[in-house]
Parts: sequence; C-alpha cells; structure tokens
Amino acid sequence: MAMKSTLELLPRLSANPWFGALPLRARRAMLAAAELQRLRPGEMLFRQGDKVAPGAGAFYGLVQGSFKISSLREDGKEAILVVLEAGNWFGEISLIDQLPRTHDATALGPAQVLALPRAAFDELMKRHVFSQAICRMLAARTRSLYGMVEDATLRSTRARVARRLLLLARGDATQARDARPVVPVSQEALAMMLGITRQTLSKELKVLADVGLVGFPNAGKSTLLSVITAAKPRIADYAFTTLTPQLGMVEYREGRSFCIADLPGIIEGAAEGKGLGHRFLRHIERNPVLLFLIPADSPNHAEEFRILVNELEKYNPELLHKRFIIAISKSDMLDDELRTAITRELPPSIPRVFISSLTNQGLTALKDLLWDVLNEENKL
Ligand SMILES: Nc1nc2c(ncn2[C@@H]2O[C@H](COP(=O)(O)OP(=O)(O)OP(=O)(O)O)[C@@H](O)[C@H]2O)c(=O)[nH]1
Ligand SMILES: [Mg+2]
Repeated sequence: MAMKSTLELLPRLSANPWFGALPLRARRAMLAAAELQRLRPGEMLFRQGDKVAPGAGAFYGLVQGSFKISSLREDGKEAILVVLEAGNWFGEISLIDQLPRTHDATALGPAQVLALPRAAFDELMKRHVFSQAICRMLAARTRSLYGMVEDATLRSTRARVARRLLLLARGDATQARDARPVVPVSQEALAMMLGITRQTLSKELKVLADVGLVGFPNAGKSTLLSVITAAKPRIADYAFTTLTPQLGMVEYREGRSFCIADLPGIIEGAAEGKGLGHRFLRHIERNPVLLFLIPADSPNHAEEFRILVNELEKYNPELLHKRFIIAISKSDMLDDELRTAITRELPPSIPRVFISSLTNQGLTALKDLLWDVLNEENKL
C-alpha cells in the first residue's frame, strides 16, 4: 500500500532539478524505500543537537507544505537559515558526518515528508550516481552558505535584503534556477532570515527600487522589465496595460543586482488626472535613477521626453534632481539614419541608449549604464 502511494509521487517530485536529474532507477528506489510522514503545523522533524545514532536517522523529501530550518540565537530570538518548499530534499549532513543535527526543522503548516531511512540512504550511497548527486547538493548548499557569510560580513542591509529575495525567488539550492516573480515568504520570516527587525525590513523594502521606469503607455516598459528581470508583467499592444507598479530584480555581473520598478504609463496632463493620473509617481520618489523609455516609433522623441519631464515636475519638482537616462525602446524598428536623427534631437547632457527587448540589442549596455550611474549615486 505505502509503496504504491510513494511511487505515485514520482512525476511530481521529479520537477525538482536535483531529484529529477537522478537516474529513474535511483529515484524509484528512493521512493520505494521511503515512508510518508504527515506533520502538523509547528511540528518538528528534528531538533538542533539531536544525535543521530549509527544506523538511525533519515534523509527527507518534502512532498507538501514548507519547512523552516532554524536555530535559536543566544538572545532567544529565532534565526531562520532557510525556508524549504515542496520538492526539496534535506537532512543528509548528519547521515554523512554522524554528528548531531545543526538546526531545527519545523513544519510551517500542514506538511508531508518522505523519510528515506538511513539503511536505504547508505545503500544508495554505494551507487556512484547517487553519491555524486549528494555531493552536488552539498556543493550547492556550500556555495549558498558562502554567499550568506559574505552577505553578512561584507554587505549593507539593503544589499542583503535584495540578495535574500533573489535566493528565495529560486527556492533554495536544489530548486529551479529560474527565479519566480512572487516570493512565497512572509515579511516576518524574511526579517528572521536576515537577523533584522520587521521595521528595518519594511523600511528597506520601500527604498529597494533603484531605478524607476517612466514612459508613455505602450512605450515597452513592462516588456523591458520582463526581459531583464524574472518578473512576468502583463504586456499588450494597448495603453494602460500596467495598472499597478511592478518590481523586478536585475541580476547583474558578478552577483551584483539592482531593482527596477515598472510604473503605469503617464501621459500629458497626468498631473490634472488624465489617464491614470500621476499618483503612481510616489513610487519613484525614492529611486535615485529614472529611466525614460521613448519608443523608436514616437512621432517626436524630444517632445515626448519634454512632456514626461514636465509631468514629473508638476507632481514634485524634486524629481528633477534625480539622475535621468533615456532609452530609445523598440530600436529594432530603426535604421542608422533614423538613429542619428534621434540622437541629434535629444538633449545632449542626458546619457542615452538604443535598446530592443525583442532582439536584446543594447540591453547589456543599458545594464552597464544603470549600474555605473547607480554607483556614482551611492558615492555621493
Ligand atoms: N518591435 C518591438 N516591440 C516592442 C518592444 N518592446 C515592446 N514592444 C511592444 O510594445 C507593446 C507595448 O509593450 P508594453 O511593454 O506592454 O508597454 P508598457 O510601456 O508597459 O505599456 P503600459 O503598461 O500600457 O504603460 C507590446 O505590443 C509589445 O510587444 C521592442 O523592443 N520591439
Ligand atoms: Mg506596462
């Protein structure tokens, strides 16, 4: 009975890249030997310091629900190392080094785990494909831990918040590399992961966006966000597709990252309430850099830029002190001649790039430029 039901989990669990990459025989052997356990919210699978007797203990696969891996700090507060989601396998370290558990593993809600008993784990470790896979898992965990140590010692709270969000978007070391647009974690848990208060976290989240996207409806703002970040905004060929601001993280070279906010389009007269009005502009009040998107097929690029700046000024003249960058979007529609003409029209003091989210033209140059300007900003 039990054997049948655990084998039925094969397709679902194989969506996890670590488990999915194991040969089918190893996966089937794991499921056949494992036992399904149900846990109530708050129930612990193991505790920090639990000794794992020779021949005892298990390797766990999370089938349903989520788990926190945590420990108590000396001030009695809880420090969460990681939140594990369905699909992740964990608990191998004590089976390998025979030392006590390093953390508490607690179900965050109703959860189901597969427990692969020690004997079966040891048997599988004799197959080199399985032991190699365990090594890969440990290597991935080590890398992510190195990253956390580096964050804790070298980076500002703001950078740590941003990096933790990126990590969470991937769902721990053994989950998909493709980041998800929505991070399934509460602000409270996130604060515990970073060892900061809720208040500090909420302050950091507010100023997290570094770059604000400004443009007319249909300028290609959301499309740009969708190609340079993992966010999945709605994109369509009509005005006011985006109704609420969206955030995305740009993963930049060498593990650096910055955050971009996509805003609903603004039009001439927004300050007087035309279109969606200018109330969304409050979201970019703290962004040090504003990226103006002017589509290649605009009838008058310089005029479109002037209207946008004018609307910003009417909303809050302070916005004009920010750093401006112009990106001519949809540049796949341009030839060299048009490009030169547009360059001549635009105010020479403002850095500009020609980009296309369709062909990826200019996107690396744009990220370089944004990064440089952001860092000049931070130095001030
Ligand atoms: N040819 C071309 N078309 C593009 C490019 N980027 C966006 N588009 C098209 O332009 C249209 C508008 O794109 P969106 O990204 O929704 O524009 P937006 O600025 O977010 O628009 P609102 O949310 O309404 O303010 C869509 O049909 C896109 O497919 C590009 O680089 N090249
Ligand atoms: Mg949009």
